[in-house]
Amino acid sequence: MAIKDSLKKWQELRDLIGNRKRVLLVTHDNPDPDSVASAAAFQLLLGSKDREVEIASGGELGRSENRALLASLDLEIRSLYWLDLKPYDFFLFLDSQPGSGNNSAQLPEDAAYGIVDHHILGEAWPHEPVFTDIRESYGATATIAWEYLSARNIKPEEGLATALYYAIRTETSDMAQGAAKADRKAWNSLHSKIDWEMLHEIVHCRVPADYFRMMKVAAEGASLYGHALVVDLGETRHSDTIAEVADSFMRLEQAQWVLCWGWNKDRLMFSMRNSTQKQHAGRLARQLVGHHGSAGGHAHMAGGQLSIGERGLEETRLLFRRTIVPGFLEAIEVSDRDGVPLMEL
Ligand SMILES: [Mn+2]
Repeated sequence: MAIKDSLKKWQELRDLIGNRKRVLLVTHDNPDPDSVASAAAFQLLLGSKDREVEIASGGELGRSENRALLASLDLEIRSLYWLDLKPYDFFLFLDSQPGSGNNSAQLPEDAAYGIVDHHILGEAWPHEPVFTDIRESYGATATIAWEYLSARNIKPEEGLATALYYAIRTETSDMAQGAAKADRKAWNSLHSKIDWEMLHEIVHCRVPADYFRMMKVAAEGASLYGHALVVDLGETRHSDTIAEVADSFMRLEQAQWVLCWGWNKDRLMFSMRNSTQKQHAGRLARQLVGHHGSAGGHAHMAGGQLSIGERGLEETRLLFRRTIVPGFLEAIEVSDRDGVPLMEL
């Protein structure tokens, strides 16, 4: 798609929202840089003196980089846990879709909503959206947001430019994985407009002591099966810890795949990373989880979850350990390999 297509989509969205006064932008639970930066951009795009545009998400931000990003943007994200959704007259889901497992928004009946995302469009829930702009080939939702800004000739200030840049950077592993031409175009344009100090503060952010405790638990819970590292984190304090560990453990020389799993509150969650071209992580994650829960993602990054609910914690952990982990090892053809604890490699 080109900028002129984004202009058309923008006009369609603008006309649909019309003179609605309260818009809620909803990111996925435990928002990552892509959803945070996209939300910041759409707040700018849709906000006016007659319209209040707020941002909400479920879960929390545990990852220090994401907290640093939020702090430097001075952005307020409301918790879906507390928020009454009835007063809003339009909802826009960013980098996410309602009912997709990683989104705990319970839309009011007849709520008008739209979706801007780069994940495969799932089943309409609880009813059809009135607006969709889904671009599966794009590396980041932030790129779509940038195109909307460009189409309207809005030049993002340094903070927002940095956030969008950082989002594209994390979603595409510095343009190396899953980046489309459009992502490159956005990246190149943003490059000259960012606040390098702010970027440095995010990328090299300080971490609490808890981070090192978590890394210790992760290292002790990791085993290598051929070229796949499986990390059992157990209970995690923050749900985004699972993705954080998966990202950092992909640095292991032998690892072409990482499957990191753990549980937090009522959910068992996992993150999958893949450095090969052979298989699509998102599709594999969906296939492994099947009817047990929900999963999705892209070629190199995926995630999913199983609700613990009535199944109970022990049953859910057993299900993961005895069905999903072996299924994963088989799918990537290392099921004949014995697991070697990372600490004994
Ligand atoms: Mn994304």
